[in-house]
Amino acid sequence: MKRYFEDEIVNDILKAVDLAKNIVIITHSNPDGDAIGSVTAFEGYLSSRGKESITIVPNQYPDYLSFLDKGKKIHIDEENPDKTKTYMDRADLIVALDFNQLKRVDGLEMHVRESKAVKILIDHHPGPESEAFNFVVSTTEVSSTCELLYWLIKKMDHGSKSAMPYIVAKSLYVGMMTDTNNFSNSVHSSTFKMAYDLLEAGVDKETLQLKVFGGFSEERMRLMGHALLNKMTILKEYGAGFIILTKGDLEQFGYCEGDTEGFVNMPLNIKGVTISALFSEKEDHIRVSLRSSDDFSVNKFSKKYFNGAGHERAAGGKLYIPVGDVPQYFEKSLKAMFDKQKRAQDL
Ligand SMILES: [Mn+2]
Repeated sequence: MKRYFEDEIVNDILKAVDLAKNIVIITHSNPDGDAIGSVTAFEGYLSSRGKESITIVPNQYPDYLSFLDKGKKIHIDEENPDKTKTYMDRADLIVALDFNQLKRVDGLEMHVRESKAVKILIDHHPGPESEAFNFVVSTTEVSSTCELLYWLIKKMDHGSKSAMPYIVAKSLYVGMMTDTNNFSNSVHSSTFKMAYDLLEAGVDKETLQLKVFGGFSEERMRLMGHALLNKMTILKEYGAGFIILTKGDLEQFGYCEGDTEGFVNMPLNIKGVTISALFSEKEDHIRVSLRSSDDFSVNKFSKKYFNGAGHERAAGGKLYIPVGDVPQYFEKSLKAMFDKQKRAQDL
């Protein structure tokens, strides 16, 4: 087994948890399965240690993840920022999960920056903003934050005979399953080991799979059809495909947060397409999702042209241009990227 962290940091985190009286757990905006899985897992883990905590997310999570938040305990910052302030002012320990940069938590950012609490980051994205935290557990060599958290919790409970609480195991499994797109990307041998352990611990994978991948609305399925049939463009010369969904498209299919989850992967199923993008028009910007299935770095691509970042093969970003200009902009950016790569090769 690879080691993702030192024993010392595990002890530091345990000490911080044991000393804390008001623990707040946070994750990134537009929370996905790994985000919600990791916060609910950590909350469940803390509660098994007799520690109460409060989870705050910047905005609403998709409905298909609501089964992980039984009792609707997660506080949505956007819906009640005053309450957020009360929680954050009181916090003496903040645990940040599944994001690398504080700008990813929107309105929570300033609270975290101003807070005197001990701050812990546990994440799997490259380039963590380490200086903003007291303790950082970060590696890109795992499938998901949930996987990293799994190894960490195992280590923290070293020697204890008690089994991992079911809610913790279930949440961790969901986060890993969604971040790997059901075991199709970023899967390492350690990921299978984790999955093996969790199944042995009683996780019901069929039910979870059905809840997550079989829990979409009819509108979402029809939006997917529309996206593939009418909104996808393939640029053969770059091995790239992209989908643009305007506000009108989203409205037409009764868009709810999370409905376009996974759409960005679809062009990659086409032979010869190894770069893929999804553009969805929001109120004041265009949300960009990027994927690659070879060594084309969408992390660099996003940093350079899409005001974002992420992993080498999965990244996000934002654009502030009219939606009608997106096709041209995307093609121009690809061309520039390829020209640069070519220049580097020629040198
Ligand atoms: Mn993740």
